[in-house]
Order: sequence, then structure tokens, then C-alpha cells
Amino acid sequence: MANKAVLGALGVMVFVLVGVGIGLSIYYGVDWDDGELGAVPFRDIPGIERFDCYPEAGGSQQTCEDRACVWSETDVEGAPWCYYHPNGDYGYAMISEPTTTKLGWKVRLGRKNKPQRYGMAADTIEIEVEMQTDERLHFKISDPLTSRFEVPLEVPTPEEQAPNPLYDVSYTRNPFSLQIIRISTNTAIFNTSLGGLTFEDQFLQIATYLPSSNLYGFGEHNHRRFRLDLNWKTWGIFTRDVAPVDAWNLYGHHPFYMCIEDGGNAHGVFLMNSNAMDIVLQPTPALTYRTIGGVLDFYVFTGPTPENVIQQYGEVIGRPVMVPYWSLGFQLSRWNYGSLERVKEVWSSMIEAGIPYDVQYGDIDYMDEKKDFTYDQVAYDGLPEFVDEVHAHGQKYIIILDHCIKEEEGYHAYDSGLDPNVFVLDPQGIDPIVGRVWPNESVYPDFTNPAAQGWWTTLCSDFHDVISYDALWIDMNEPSNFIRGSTAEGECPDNRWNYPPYLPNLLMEEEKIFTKTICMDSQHHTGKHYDLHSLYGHAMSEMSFVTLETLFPEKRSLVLTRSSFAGTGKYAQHWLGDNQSFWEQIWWSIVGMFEFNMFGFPYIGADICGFWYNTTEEMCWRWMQIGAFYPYSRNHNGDGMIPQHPTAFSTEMADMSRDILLHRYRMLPYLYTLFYHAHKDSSTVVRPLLNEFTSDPLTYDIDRQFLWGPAFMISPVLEEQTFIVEAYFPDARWYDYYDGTEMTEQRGKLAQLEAPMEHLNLHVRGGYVLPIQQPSNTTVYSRLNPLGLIVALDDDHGAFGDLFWDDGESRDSYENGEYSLIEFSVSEGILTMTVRVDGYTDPNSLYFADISIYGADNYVEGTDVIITTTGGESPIDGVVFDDATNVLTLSGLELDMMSEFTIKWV
Ligand SMILES: *[C@@H]1O[C@H](CO)[C@@H](O)[C@H](O)[C@H]1NC(C)=O
Ligand SMILES: *[C@@H]1O[C@H](CO)[C@@H](O)[C@H](O)[C@H]1NC(C)=O
Ligand SMILES: *[C@@H]1O[C@H](CO)[C@@H](O)[C@H](O)[C@H]1NC(C)=O
Ligand SMILES: *[C@@H]1O[C@H](CO)[C@@H](O)[C@H](O)[C@H]1NC(C)=O
Ligand SMILES: CC(=O)N[C@H]1CO[C@H](CO)[C@@H](O)[C@@H]1O
Repeated sequence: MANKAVLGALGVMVFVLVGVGIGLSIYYGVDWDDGELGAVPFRDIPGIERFDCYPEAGGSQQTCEDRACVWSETDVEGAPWCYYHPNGDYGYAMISEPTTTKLGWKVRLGRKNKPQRYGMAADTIEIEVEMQTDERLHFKISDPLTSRFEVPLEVPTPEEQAPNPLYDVSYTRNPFSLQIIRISTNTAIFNTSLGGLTFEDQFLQIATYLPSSNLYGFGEHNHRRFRLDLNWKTWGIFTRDVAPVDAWNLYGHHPFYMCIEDGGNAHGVFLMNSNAMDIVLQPTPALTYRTIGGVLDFYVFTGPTPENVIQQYGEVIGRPVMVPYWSLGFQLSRWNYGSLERVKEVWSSMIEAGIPYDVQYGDIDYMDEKKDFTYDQVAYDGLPEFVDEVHAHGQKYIIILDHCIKEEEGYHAYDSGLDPNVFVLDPQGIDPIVGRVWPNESVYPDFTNPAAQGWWTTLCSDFHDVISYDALWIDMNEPSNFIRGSTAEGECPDNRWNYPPYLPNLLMEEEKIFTKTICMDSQHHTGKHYDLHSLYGHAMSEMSFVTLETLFPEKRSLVLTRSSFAGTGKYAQHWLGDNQSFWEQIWWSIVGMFEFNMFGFPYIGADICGFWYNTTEEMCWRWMQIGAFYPYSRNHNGDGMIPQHPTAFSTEMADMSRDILLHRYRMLPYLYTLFYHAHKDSSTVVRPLLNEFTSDPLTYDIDRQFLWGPAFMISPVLEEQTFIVEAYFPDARWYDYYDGTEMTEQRGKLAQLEAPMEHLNLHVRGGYVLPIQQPSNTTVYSRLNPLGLIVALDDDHGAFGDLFWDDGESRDSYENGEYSLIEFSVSEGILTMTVRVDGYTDPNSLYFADISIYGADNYVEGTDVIITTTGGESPIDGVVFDDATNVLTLSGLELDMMSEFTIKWV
């Protein structure tokens, strides 16, 4: 019988692998002691260190001990009473020596658990560890004897093992556990030694200690705060049609997190698994994954900066698709305008008020009986001509398409999908499964079936001949169903797919996993809905992207999808769903933008002024202010709600909307350049302060302000009747965007800023050059205007920036080199413009007309400012220096955008 001291020493002998030189003959492990747990004195584990062995209902001493777990009450709120004993008889142990593989090693593990949890446990599993790059480790735990569902995402695999990884891998043999260590700081960034590794057919579990409590990510949820609350929270992940109101699983499936370690290094972890799962967070700090299918396929990214982590994740899941320039304009939508007449009224009022406005939408009310590929010939009589008129004004029109196809003979979209059958089939694999959605009884296109591509493309293309839409908004693709399961079956057959033995913490009715969707045993071309459910929106996005490539071979378009999976950002964009017109949702939208930027969707925003419920003018006013700086800036409203477009309220509201949107349009060259960087290397567009000031822990919890890229800070008002904003200014030079005043007092502090109704606080960070352009009513017209620069100097009077420019819409302009990249750098009082790539010359002879230099305290008033071009040197006439603010303004310039120049003021 083991005593306490022996137990303490068990299973902690770690054998560190150096690279892969696996000298595995040297084994220091201690054999597992077979002492019966109930018979030995054990250390009672303090509440916060316990790992839950009985998450479902029905926990009792008996049911707990049946799992060979320990039952003991605790006062710690949220902590489990039934938990894994550190030396319990669980998990797996190595049953062979690791063997070397091309990128690492693999080893077989044998199951130790005596009691199975839900049955069908794999007695033998295999873990394969790959050192894929110096920053990326891949490990996969699978069943070597039985093939299982794996997410069909193509992931790059290098040819050779990483030469100098930032991480080291070690393990214990019995029970088997894995440790991933950041070499530079000796931090264990992943450590599964707390046990509980389970690999059953429908219950897979793995847990890890976390090196700190600064944890971000996982989705799609309404987390409310960016830094996750580790106080015993269980977040379910499984795509679901539901408004983002509470702590439940939403439209997307993103098992990715980032953690900032003590000392400021960041790492990230992606579990490539599409099955319904739980993410359990606890204050230890630690987290547990419990998924009900697939394999445990992990990617670990070692940064070391937050941006590096997101970029490394993007390398695995794919880079965000480049957006067309016009999509950066303001957009207007509502569900149920009632008639085309009403749309025209709203559209005209916007134009009359001179409010910048690039895109108008058609929500499902444009359709005839809510059927895709039709339009209401009565209420929307004249829609095709209206869309042409919209185009004539330099604007775009986007239509919505739902995933559901009405089951109706004679309806072309339905008939043409039957042979070959491109729909998701019933469990027998014979007839399409039928649910009920907007058009009533409907079938579900199987976007995993290659045969569906031609069908979908033909429908979209034929409909484009009727209404010349510019992009697609694809909705309801979780996929949603207004009834549970299917009409034919009266819900779903009783089997292990529809009634899995373990149910994660999902939003369900009567504990049914097929709540608001189709049966889990429905058949797709590539598998069961059980495994493919969360990939439905992803597959629909990919097919819609390919469709638009066929439709517009030369031009970029948009696929705006509600449901998404890891990597959907390669094809599509996302909005934050059917939010509500409540003040707190304005704050939460910042969190949502941060998270989706991590997930590879830099183009993101919430419905401005809220979707459900009636807004108030004040709420809508403040929401228009922050929304003017959502990358995806769309005011969209629910059916039956009071109008909330910018001209629906007072003249003051219209004026404010115009003014703030003109500032947005002025900043578009900077924003567009950020999208180029996002497309190239997955950097974020909307960025939390912590990504830029990671060495300052005060930034770790800031989610009421956000940055565009590294240099432009937005600090909105988020509450009613509030005229002061608290904003943190990390230690750097910051300037008021509007007049260049330096925020000297506020530097390094949490500052109180005046925020009267007409004012949105915007600041520019020293050290950056931001390209701008005179705004206009649409991007088509703003792109014709002169450019300018905001040069914001840092402590050393230096600055850097760039400008990406192309025609704004050619497909693959970056890949084809049909763009220009212009760099700006400042040092010693000299601004140097360099053309790095000159693959695109704008036909409109664009030039830089105005340059504002913020923080120019190195300028001596009266000194000539000299400009040097290929044509020679000359002093600038239009020089104004404000010695109160140290802003040096140069105007009346005509510096050709493609000709290098320098400007010297010292
Ligand atoms: C992993 O966690 C265990 C249990 O807390 C601890 O004893 C061990 O030192 C950790 N491993 C590393 C490499 O930090
Ligand atoms: C924008 O301005 C241009 C030029 O004045 C005009 O032709 C166009 O119709 C305007 N578009 C909108 C949407 O106001
Ligand atoms: C929907 O379809 C069902 C079955 O065909 C029918 O009974 C019902 O009346 C329909 N509902 C509507 C609103 O058309
Ligand atoms: C919104 O306002 C309209 C008009 O006053 C009213 O009919 C409707 O019931 C309101 N809706 C909600 C959800 O409050
Ligand atoms: C205003 C807003 O968008 N709030 C929330 C909407 O829902 C998403 C989740 O889809 C949240 O992340 C947002 O914060």
C-alpha cells in the first residue's frame, strides 16, 4: 500500500526530450503503484485545484466513486465536489517507446481507466508530436486502430523539422502527460499533468494548467469582457442560431485562445475539432476541453508577441481574404422596409443629407415568400432598376441569401437540386431532410457535396442576371431550423448521434442537441451532421466565395456570413449577429471585434444602433460614433423596430453622422493598408492595447477602447448620459487626432476625457505616419481626391508608416503584384517617402496635398521647410506652425503619389 510520501512522488518524473534526439533507453520513471484509491489516505485537494470528474447532473458520492474519482465537499464556490485525484487510476500510460518521425516523434499509449466513462473507449491511442516550425508545435492524439472523423481543413505541413524551436517538449510516462515549455523563460505553456485524459468514441477530454490568468479568445460567445473570467466558467462551442445576449454558444465555432504569460510573452492554442465541446475555465488557472467526437488535434503557437501568435494561427487556418475598397464605406440595411418605395425614401434622404454611404442591402423582405433567388414583384416592383440606379451613384447593393430551399415542386431552386441530389439527406441517406425555416418547409443544401457547387453557382448567376447585386450576405447557416430535427421524423430517431451520452454546456431545449437545427444523424456527402454541423457555414462560405469568383472573375466581392469555423475568414467576413439595441451591447461589440480579429476576421462590426428592440436617438447617436470606426460599418435594424438610419431622427443626428463618417472616409487609406497587412500576414486591424503594449500589464484588461492597427485609438462613450470617457494612454506620445495637441498630461495614465455629444475621442500614437484622403460621399468619389499624411512623432522625433494602393477591387491584386506600396519614415527632421512596390499607378494622378506633423517641437519657427524631389529642391510656401500645439502643417502640395520625395524641417 502506498503512503502519502510515495503518492506525492508518483508520476512526476519528467523526461525532457532534447530536440528529438530521443535517448529513450534512459527512463527515470517510477512504476505506477496499484494501490486502491479508496484504501489509501489521500491528500484532499483544495477547491481551486480540483478538476471536475462529474460535470453532468446526477453527481453523488456513489456515481463519483464509480468513476474512481474522489468525492469531497468544498466551500469554494464553483469548485467540483467530485474530482480527479492526482494519483487516481485514470488516463493512459506509454506502452511503447517513442519512435522518431519526420517532424518529431510518436508513441502508443494504453488505457489505464478501469471504469469507462460512457463506453467505447479506445484502449490504445497514439500521440504524435511535430515540431513544425520554430514557433509552432503540432500534436495529435488519435486512435491508431480505428479511423475517426477529422476536420477537413488543409493545413500546411513543413518538409523538415524546425531547427531551433522556441519550445521544448517533455512528458511523463505513467500516467502519460505532456508538457510544452517556452525555453527562454522555462514557462510551461501547456501541461496536462493534472490527468483526466479520456478518449472514448463520444467523449474526449484533455486538461491543461495555464501559466497565467490572462486568457483571451474562444468563440463564438458573448463573453462581455475580453479577458476571460476564469471563475469556473464552462463555455459550450457548437454553432447555433441565437441572439448574442447571454453566456451561450453562438453562430461560430472557434476553439482558439491566446494567453499572456507572466513577463509578457504570448502563446496561443488551437484545437482543430468541429464537434460540440465544452471549454471549462477555472481559477487554478487551468482549462479543460471536453469534446464529443473527432480527435484531439492541437496547434500551439509560441509568439512571442500577441500579434505573432495571431499571425502564426493565421498561417495554419489561412489568411483573411482581401476586402474590396468599397466595403470600407458606410452601409445601410434593415429587415422589412415594407416596400421598395420606402427603401428609395431612405436612400434619397441619405443622399440629400450628404451622408457618406456606399452600400444598401436587401434583407429577406425583398424575396417572394422568403424564397432564395426570387424577388417580390409587388412590394419590390422595380428592384432591378433601383439597383442600377444605386450603381449609377457609385454605390453597391448586397442581397441576403438563406441556406434553406423551400420544398416546393415547381420552385426551380428546389427542382434543380434533386438530380443529382445536392441536399443533406435523412439518416437513411435517401430523401432530403426537411426542416422549417423562413419559407416554411425547407431542405438543406449540402455544401460539402462538390455537386452542389455548380447548382449554387448557376442559381446565383441566373439571379444576378435579374438583380445585379455586388456581394452576398449568407444568413441562418448554423444551420438554423425553426423546429427541432425534421418534419418527417417528428424530431429525431433515438440513437447515439441524436442523443449523445455526454452533452456539453450548450443552449438546448429539453437537453436536445438538435435544438434549432437538423438531426445529428442526417447524412452529408462527407459524413454525419454530428461531425459537420459546425462546418455548415464554413462550407457555404467557401462555395459562395467560389461562386462569386465565377460571377466576378476580375473583381473582389464579399461573402458576409453569420456562421463560421476556424479558417472561414479565407473566404468570408462576419458581423456580430442579431444584437440588441441596449447600451451594454455597444461595449460588448468591442470585445467581439477583438475576438474575431484573433479568429482571422479583421472585417467585423456589430449592427450599429442594434438589431432587436427600439433604439433611442441618444443610443443610436453614440453607436453611430463608435460604429463609424467598426471595420464593417453597417447600421442594420430588426423587423418592426422604429427606423434608425442616420436621417431618421433630428437634423443634429444627421449632421453628426455625416461629420463622423467623413472622418472615417478620411482615414480609409490607413484602414485599407491595415487590411493589406491582415491579408498578407494575419495581423489584426482592430487591435486591443495589450497587443501593442504587452509589457504593460495595465493594458491586459482594457476593452472599452480599441486601436486601428498600431497607431489610431478610438475611445467611445458606451453609456447613456455620459459625457466623460475614461481612457488609458500607455506610455508613448499620443496626439488628439483632430488638432494634433499632445496628450502630455495623460501619458501613462488612465485619463478623463471630455466627451460631449458631438465629440468622439480619437488619438494618434507617436511614431507613426498615417495616410489619409479627402473624403467624399462614397469611396468611388473619395478615391479621386488628394491624399494627405498625419505624421505623429515619437520621443525621438521618429515615425514610420506605409500605404497600400491598388484599384480597390481587382482580384488577387497583391498576389499578382498589381499594387503599390509606399513607405514613409521620419528621422532627424526629415520625412522620406519611398516607393517599395510600383505595380499600380492610379489613373487619377493622385498626389499628397497636405501633411500635418504632430509633435514637431524640433522645428524652429521661421525655418524653411525644404522639399526634395527628382526635380530638385525647393522651400514650401504653405507652412504653418502652431507653437501652442507644436503642429507643423504643410499645405497646397502636389507631391505625385508615385514619385519619391523628402521633406526637411530641421
Ligand atoms: C506540470 O504540472 C505538474 C503538476 O502541477 C507540476 O508538478 C510540473 O512541474 C509541471 N511541469 C512543468 C514542466 O512545469
Ligand atoms: C456622390 O457625388 C457624385 C459627384 O458629385 C454624384 O455623381 C453621386 O451621385 C453622389 N453619390 C451619392 C450616393 O450621393
Ligand atoms: C407550412 O407547411 C405546413 C405543412 O405543409 C402547413 O400545414 C402550414 O400551414 C404551412 N405554414 C404556413 C405559414 O404556410
Ligand atoms: C418599437 O416601437 C414601435 C413603435 O413605437 C412599437 O410598435 C413596437 O412595439 C416597439 N417594439 C419593441 C420591441 O419595443
Ligand atoms: C454590440 C454587439 O455587437 N454586441 C455583441 C453582439 O454579439 C457578439 C457575439 O456574436 C458579441 O461578441 C458582441 O459583443
